[in-house]
Amino acid sequence: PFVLALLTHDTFVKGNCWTTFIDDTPELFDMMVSQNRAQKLLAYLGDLAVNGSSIKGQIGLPKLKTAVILPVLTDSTGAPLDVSTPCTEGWRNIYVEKGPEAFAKAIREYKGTLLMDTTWRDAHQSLLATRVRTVDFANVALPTSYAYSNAFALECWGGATFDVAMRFLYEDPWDRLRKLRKLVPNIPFQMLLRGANGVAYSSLPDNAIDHFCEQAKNAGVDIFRVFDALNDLEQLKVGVDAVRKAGGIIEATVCYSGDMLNPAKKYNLAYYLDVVAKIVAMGTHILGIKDMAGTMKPQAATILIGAVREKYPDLPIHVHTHDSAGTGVASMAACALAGADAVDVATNSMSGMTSQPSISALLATLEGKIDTGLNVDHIREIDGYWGQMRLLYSVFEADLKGPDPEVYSHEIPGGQLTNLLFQAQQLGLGTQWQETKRAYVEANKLLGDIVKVTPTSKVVGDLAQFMVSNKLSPADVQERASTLDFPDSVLDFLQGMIGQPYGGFPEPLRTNALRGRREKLTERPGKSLPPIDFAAVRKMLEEKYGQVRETDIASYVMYPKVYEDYMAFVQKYGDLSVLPTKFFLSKPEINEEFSVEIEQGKTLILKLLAIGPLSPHTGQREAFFELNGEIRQVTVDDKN
Ligand code: 3PY
Ligand code: ZN
Repeated sequence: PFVLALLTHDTFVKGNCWTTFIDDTPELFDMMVSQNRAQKLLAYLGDLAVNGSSIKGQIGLPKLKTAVILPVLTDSTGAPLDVSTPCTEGWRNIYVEKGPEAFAKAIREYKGTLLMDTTWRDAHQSLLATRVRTVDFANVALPTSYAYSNAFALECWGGATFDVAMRFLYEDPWDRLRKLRKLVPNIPFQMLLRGANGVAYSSLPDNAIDHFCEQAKNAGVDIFRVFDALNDLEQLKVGVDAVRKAGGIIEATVCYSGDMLNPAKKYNLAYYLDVVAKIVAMGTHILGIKDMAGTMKPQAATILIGAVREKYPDLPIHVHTHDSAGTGVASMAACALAGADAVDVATNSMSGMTSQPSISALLATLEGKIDTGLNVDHIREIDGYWGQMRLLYSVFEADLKGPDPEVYSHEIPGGQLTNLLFQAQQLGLGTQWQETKRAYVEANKLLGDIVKVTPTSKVVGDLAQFMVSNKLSPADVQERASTLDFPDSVLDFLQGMIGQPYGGFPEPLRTNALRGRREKLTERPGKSLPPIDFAAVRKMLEEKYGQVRETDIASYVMYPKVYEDYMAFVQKYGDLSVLPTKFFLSKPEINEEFSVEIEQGKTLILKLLAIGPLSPHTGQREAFFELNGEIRQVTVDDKN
């Protein structure tokens, strides 16, 4: 690339070349960097053109065929609002100016119920395999900062978005946060933190959680919804303490499981009130109630929120649900009427079923009764954008057909339900799907009827799939536990690596499955994990990759292999987050012109011109592109 930069530089081309040219022309190095980036981008586009997309989980091509139309917000006279710079009004100002306590007090004092929109995190995690890319959030961020200026928060980070960004989208999750933060300075950003597991699937050393939360706060997270998948308070406290040290807003959360209205069930009102009392004693700015499967029926919502509100009149309550059964709007309305300060919804086109309930449906339900401070028309306008995104990302749709109250029996959390259904659909659905759901219920019973949400839901799902593929009945699992080769996640759980379940571990299953190969933990795992030596991690990463940021270190500590695979990809193809999604997922038509801004002020105009014939000797093809008017050629291994 350097030679290319040299040969194409104006001075050189015109022949006015002298010996100090290279030293006197520092822009050559910039050109070299740009050309290097352009070459890497062409390598990706060439591979896509020859071999098709290799993005995991993608089926077919995007359904969106037209250019994306951006929202136009209008004022009360119908005149368009200027949204060219971010809105500055919003609840975040209270937090920034006066701190977390003042923020919590202000939202508790607000007379209505505020809404958190989950479109940027849970909605696409639940419906589109977490595959929405930064560029598509960024494109709608400015109008969103106006339309949602009175929202409680935008949920935009954490949960599965962290590892999926690196693993499947080849993006830096921290860059997403930093970019969106600049575009939306006024609305609080919320993330989902899995307590002592951070955003991973099992516990990390405590100092890793502290470091992660500090970085997240610095990069733009305001409110941290901290939960533990077993409602294990020791595990929860690790996350809560980390957020406190970082100066973020703590939303310590109780996970709702089962059906508290059914007296035969394990988790009843007394259980929840006990967990809430312990969370309050731990110290939280906001109480989160997380109904991850959507099994909290409206009647249960009224009783639970009513009871907490009565006992803790000053405690802000924020409720989360999924709409799998179709009762999400009714449940969130019930919460609002029972005194919740904030409830979760998603933009209409990204709502319903395993996602959150529809924002407009809830606004209509609350109309005249509960104020949310949101402009119904602006919300609808933003949704017009997301309707197009749903088509753009159609390649990741699980093709859910409608709500299904069967979730009250199998209790599979939203995101996991879509995921399992997607896998079953790939196998033709048939009886396999029925068997998976039945096995999920049986696996949950075998494990002691645990609270199910990442990572414990994965444990139950892995055991269920293990039972289906090995044709094991619950009795077989019990009887043959000392010889079966259980999935790692199941052994991690039985060992205590995910925390201590309410009511204890299932015995003799635990002892038989572990067979003395792993030590049974009686305390939280973080207590025995050696702390991370951050200086050593930095040194190792710098030796490998040159300069690294503190957030790179946090990524590596959370997901060492995922981070290294991501870095290997970026070294080969560059930063693809700048590529429009259509051309990330599918090749352009021959001669279709498109542009990519590889860095601020540097735009590449591209066209795919032709794909050459297969060379029988090398198994390769040439892909020909036009790049800013010049013809470029890339050699691609044909993998077909
Ligand atoms: C996650 O942990 O990713 C979840 O969404 C749990 O509900
Ligand atoms: Zn959720």
